[in-house]
Parts: sequence; C-alpha cells; structure tokens
Amino acid sequence: MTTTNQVLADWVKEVAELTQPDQIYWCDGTAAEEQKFNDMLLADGTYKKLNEETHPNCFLHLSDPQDVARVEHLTFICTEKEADAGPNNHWMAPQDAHQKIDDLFAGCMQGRTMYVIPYCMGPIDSPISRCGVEITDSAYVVQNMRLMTRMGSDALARIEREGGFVKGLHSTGELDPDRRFIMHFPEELAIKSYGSGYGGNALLGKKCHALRIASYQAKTEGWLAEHMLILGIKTPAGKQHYVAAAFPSACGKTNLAMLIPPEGYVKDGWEISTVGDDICWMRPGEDGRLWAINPEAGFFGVAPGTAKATNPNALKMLYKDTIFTNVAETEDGQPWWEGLDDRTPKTDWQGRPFDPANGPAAHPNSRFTVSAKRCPSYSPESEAAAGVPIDAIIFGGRRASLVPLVAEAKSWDHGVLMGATVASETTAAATGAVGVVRRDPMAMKPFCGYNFGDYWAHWVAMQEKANHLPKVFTVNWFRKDDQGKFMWPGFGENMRVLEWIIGRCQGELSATETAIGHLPSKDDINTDNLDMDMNVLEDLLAVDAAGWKSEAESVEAFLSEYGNRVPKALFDQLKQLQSQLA
Ligand code: OXD
Ligand code: MN
Repeated sequence: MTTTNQVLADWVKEVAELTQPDQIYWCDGTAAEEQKFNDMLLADGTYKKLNEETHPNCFLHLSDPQDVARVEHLTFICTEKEADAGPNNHWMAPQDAHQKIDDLFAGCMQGRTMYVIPYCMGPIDSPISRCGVEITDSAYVVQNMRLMTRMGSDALARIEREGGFVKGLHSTGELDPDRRFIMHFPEELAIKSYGSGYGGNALLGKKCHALRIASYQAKTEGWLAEHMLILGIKTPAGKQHYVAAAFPSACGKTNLAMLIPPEGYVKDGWEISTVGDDICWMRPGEDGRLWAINPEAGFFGVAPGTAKATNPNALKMLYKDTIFTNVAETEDGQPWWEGLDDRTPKTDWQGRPFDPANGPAAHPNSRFTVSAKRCPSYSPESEAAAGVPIDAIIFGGRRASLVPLVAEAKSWDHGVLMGATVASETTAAATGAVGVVRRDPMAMKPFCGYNFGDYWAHWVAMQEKANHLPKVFTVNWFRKDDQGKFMWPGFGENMRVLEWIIGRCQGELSATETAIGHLPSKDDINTDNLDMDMNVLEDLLAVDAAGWKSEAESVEAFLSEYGNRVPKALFDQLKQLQSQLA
C-alpha cells in the first residue's frame, strides 16, 4: 500500500530515512491483519495468551517495569513563543525539540519494521472527526490503535479526500527513562514520542492528538476538545439527554460512563447509555447547542477496582477480545487485579510468583484495551455523524473536604470559573507522588496544548458561538468524614445526582441559591431506598463559608499565575463569590 497524498508519502519517506527501518508496513485495518499481528506478538513474547475458555482472544502484555504511566515531566509543548504554551506546560523551542528528539530517532528502527497507521478520531463520516497518521515501530501500539481508533484504509481514504492530518511519530526506542520525550508541536499539528510504549505516551491518537493537539486546533477553529466522558440518560418519559463530564485520571470516569442505576430507577424506566469514557469533542451546531462526539473507538481503562459491584458493564465486555497490560494472572491463566474478587493470583504484573511483600499483584495503573462496541451500554448514537447534543457539563474533582456533592453554576462564566479551579488529588495514572491536591482545570492540566489563560478565554468566548450552551455543574463523590470514610456511596447511586442535574436542565427540580452556586437541599435529591444517614447528606450539601473564603484566596492566587491572559470574566466571578461570602 502507499498513498496518493503527497504530504503523507513525503513524510513517510523522510521518517524512513531518519529511522532506517528494515521495512515499511501500511496498516489496512482488516480482520486478517489483526490476526496476523496477534500471531506475531505471541510468537515474539510481547503477548501471552490468556485462558481461551474463559477469555477468548484475550492477551496479556507485561511492560518494562519502568514504563507504566504517562510522564508529565518529559512531556513538552513546543510552540514558537513560550508564553503560548503557558505555565501549565513544559515548553521547549520547536527547533531545539526537533533536534533533540530527532537525534534519538536517528537509526532507531534498524532491524525493525516501521508501521504506518492512518486513523480517524471519531466516526469516519462525521464532520467533527479529524484524522491522523501514526508511524511507530511497535506492533503492540498498532493493536491498541486498532481498538482505540478507526484505523486503516477508510481513514486513509478520508485523508486522501480531505488532505489534512496530524503527524505522529513514535518509537519505543530503548525504553530508557533517560532517553524518553513526548513532544507536541501544535502549530505544525505534529507529535514526536520516543522511549515509551505506555498507552498515554505511545497511542498518539489519544492524549497527544485528541487532547493536546486537538485542544489547540479547537481554539483556532471555535470548538472544544475536552477530557470528558459522554453519557446518555433517558428519562422514564422517554426524553433522551446527554451529559459530558470531566474528571481527572483514575477518578472513576469509566465507571460513571457505564453506570448502572439503582434498581428503583431501572424499574421506573431510566436508561443509561455510554458514548465515551475519556474524551469529548464538541462543536456549536446550527441550533446553538453543543454537539459532541467521542473521538475514540475503544476504552483504555484502569483495571484495578473494576468489579461486579463497581462496574458490571465493564466486566461483561472484558472477557473477550481484550488486551490486558500489567495485570496479574491466576493459576488457570485468567487476568486478575486488586478489587476484582477474592482469588489469589499466581503471578504478578512483572511475571513474578505473586508475593504480597512485593506490593499489589496488578500494577495500580494496569489497563484493559477493548473495543467500545463490546460495552453492553454502548450507545448506537456514538456512531452518529452529527454527534449528540449536550445538555449538561459536569466538572468533578476528588476533594476530601469542603466541595459539596453537587452544585450548579449560576451562569456560563461562573461555570467556567468552577471548571477552571476544580482541584483534585493526584492518582497513579501518572508517575509522581499520589494523593497531593492540585488544581486541575477542566481535568486538562496534563492535556491542554496551550496556555490555560487563553484556554479559559476560549471557553468564555463560546457564548458568542453558541446561544444554547449546556448548564454547568460541579460534583464531588469523594468527601470523607473525620474517620476518613467516604460519605457518599458513589457508583450506581451517583444516578441520584444525575437525576437532579437532568431535572435542573428541564427546569423541573428546585435548588437553593448560595454564594458558590445553586445547590439542592437533601429533599431535592431522590433518596428512595438510599441507605444513608440524612444528616450526612445534609453535610454533603452544606456551604462552609469560612472554608470557601480561604478557597477563594487560593483560587485568586492560582488564577494570578496565568497573568493577563486570564479572561476578566473569571476575576469578576471570583469577586462576586468573595463579596457574597463576606
Ligand atoms: C487516561 C488518563 O489514561 O487520564 O485516561 O490518564
Ligand atoms: Mn483520561
């Protein structure tokens, strides 16, 4: 295979000259190709076959133990002007970055095959979708991209029809943490990633393209590329709603995206469907609403904690056609992770006989890669070229105190302030300390491809592009009591909060106006069959004015870090909050 797109043909040639592979292979995305690659990965030991009876066509991959997560300290945004990357990113001058990483790429594919993966982020016929091409020397990456994107001939045909595509160059290199960089060139719509095979660093369609590069593209073109799940909610009256929700990594996004409502809700006729679990691209439609697609075609989810009780839909999709990375294995060759059930695994994520003294059996950031079509709650609307209309945007954080269970923004500007200042404790999805509180605006801290000040201004300016914008909410499932116990049951019970949110969108349910937003009282939340102390629910919906005063001070200091690029609307909103608290 080759291509009629001259830019692509020239780029492939140029990369081959730099990296010197033994051969070049163009991926076509067929089932025969998939089989061929699986056989190859089994033969060279990259894959281990899991129990064919319980987990047909499932594979286990154990990565290099030093290559298990995203590496934010080695991730760079390389814009001509440093200020355009902003204090939220590590920056390197494009020329220096190219030089530095091309030195690593030089000759790195000798003795290897170079795979060319044309892919489409989003339904192949959607005007909201965008294409890219990833060049990689990893067949494991090819197999993951096959599940996570629409890849192969159809994507190539679209690229040949339309012309434009994002260029992503990847090599696993030596997997040496000292020879590892993830470089982004938003102004060139290009990515170069060297030295890691981990999903977030190596599946370039995901975080690198669909968030960092796309967020920049979105700003230039007037749309939004966000770190959000998309969930469908159908009311008993048959009204279909969609919400988009941003949460930091490993905060239960996949669980929420596949939520199963409490029994009473199911009986009453509520239905939940999954459009996406990680990324959302939204564009103003002619009706003034935001229309969204999930640019991905699969789920790259965190395995630990996935269980019958927490996410039965996920478990149902994971017994077949799935790649497991860095999980443990049972005696009879089944994948296993902490929280799954009470079996004891035989080997851990490094392939060693399991010994609790070595720590968890599955790596805390171990993952499954699976086609979205395998999810029982997958919405057929995920394939709609027009996307789905979004009624509500939810910003979630992981806060042990202060932040209430749910609050509704008073206006779009107020919602942008809420999103911009949402804070969270860090997780195992990135290397570094776990459990430190940091502000994670729109859950985009590791993923915004340009200056946050400009990004917030772009959010504020969406009002001029769309006149029926979604209502904005914040949620916090993670409040703890004095004993360190979670106060809200979470999981399926989150449906109760979603019901209130939908009720607010329909103008049906009531709320109390407070300094921090519109809050439900405990009586506004459906508590039928909820096994919970109502005093605790009241606490979860209370406003601690003194606590919010110091929160507002910290918000002011945070926004000020971004200087005069911060839109005035955010400071106005903050002033209003401060005066109402006073
Ligand atoms: C992810 C992440 O992998 O957010 O989705 O880190
Ligand atoms: Mn994510």
